[in-house]
Amino acid sequence: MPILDKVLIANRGEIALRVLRACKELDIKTVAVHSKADRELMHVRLADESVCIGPASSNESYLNIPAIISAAEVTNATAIHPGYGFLAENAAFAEQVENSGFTFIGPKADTIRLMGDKVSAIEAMKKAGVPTVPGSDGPLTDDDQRTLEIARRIGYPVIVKAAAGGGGRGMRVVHNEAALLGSVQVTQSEAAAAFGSGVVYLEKFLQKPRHVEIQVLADGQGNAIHLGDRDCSLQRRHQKVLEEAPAPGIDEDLRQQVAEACVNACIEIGYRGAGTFEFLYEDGGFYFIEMNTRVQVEHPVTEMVTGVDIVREQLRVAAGLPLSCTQDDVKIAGHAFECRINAEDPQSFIPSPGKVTTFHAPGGLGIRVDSHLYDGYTVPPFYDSLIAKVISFGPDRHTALARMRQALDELVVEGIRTNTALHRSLVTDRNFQEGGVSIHYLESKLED
Ligand code: MV4
Repeated sequence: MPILDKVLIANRGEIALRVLRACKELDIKTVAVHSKADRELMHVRLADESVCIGPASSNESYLNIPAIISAAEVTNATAIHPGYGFLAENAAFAEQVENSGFTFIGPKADTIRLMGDKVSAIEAMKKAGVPTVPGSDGPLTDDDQRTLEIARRIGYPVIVKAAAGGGGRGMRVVHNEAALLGSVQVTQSEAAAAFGSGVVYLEKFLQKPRHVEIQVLADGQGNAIHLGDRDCSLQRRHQKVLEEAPAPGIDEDLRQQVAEACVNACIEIGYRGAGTFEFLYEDGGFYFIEMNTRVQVEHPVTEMVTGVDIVREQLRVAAGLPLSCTQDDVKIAGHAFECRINAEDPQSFIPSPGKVTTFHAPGGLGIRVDSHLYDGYTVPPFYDSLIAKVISFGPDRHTALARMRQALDELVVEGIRTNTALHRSLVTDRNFQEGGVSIHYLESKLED
């Protein structure tokens, strides 16, 4: 008997295909839901059934909760996988899925809510022994004197963040006391308008950190493990571009200690499913900033260095089964990189949708390509511009990087513009080759 009967995949593109592959391997039936613009998606052809859930606009299709739940009802799906983006971290969606009698492949709605509020997420993690950024330890109040005192204690520069923000939305750096109260007010109003909550908090602003995150898996029954870390510092405007695992140049004892703290936190909060603890890493210290309660785009680099199929584990724990491995079974071996190939103009970064006349995926030892592309596929203009993830693995960082350089030379995408040239310049960049560049490196490299 398969562990789940029929999974509805509430997503599109490469991640929908990734989830479909995991289901097929486990003999789980699949339902693809797609917008009118997405009839030609690879996973729609491969799914056992497919349902058109609405027009091209995401709001009316991939974000349309009643349409997705209706599709699950008419196809007798038993579970729903949200992928990443869209409804993946929408607590109301998780709740409605469960209340309609389906299994939500992810954490409990209350956990999503807890982590969606960055103030409560930080509080929970701090309580569980996860290192956090020095900050206000709670929301700012309308007591301006108190706010000034908190910032003075933290020390400038500070950063004002919206509790309902995250991923780079709703934040503002403050360099001195004169600017504090004004910045708090502006951030509050912007947050109220954008997220429906004007709650903000303060943190010490770290000036040149790296973005290092820790992957966890938990069964919701008191067991949790970590799969090590990833470095996602190469980003532009909060969009990750190139990731690797493990994060280079970090003290092994510290790495271990922080990962264990994350595992303990998972147990403490009754976490279920795959999750990611996001940290800023600066001067040898880890500082928790947010937790993501979904499978992430960059999960393959972790899969390559651990051999653990993260989507399979998501399906297992959603089915009420234990994880397929213990912490002792997990050995981090080798090194992996992931280049996100986007359909975008290489100069302006403006999306470049259109018909892919030729797609040739690279190959060879240690190369993996997660992509829904095929010759003749038309990239629609309505969604994220990610069209392929080229992943390289090797016994060490140097070998994995050499394999990535060759893979990028082999990659052919014709008919649309892509950021492949940017990746080629990154994998030959001296500083990147050395390892450990900060979150500002890519944007400063693009300036000159
Ligand atoms: C910070 C920070 C510096 N200090 N918090 C941006 C995304 C969101 N997840 C948190 N972000 C940041 N929070 C403190 N206390 C700098 C950033 C930041 C950043 C973080 C990760 C990856 C890329 C980034 C780019 C700009 C700013």
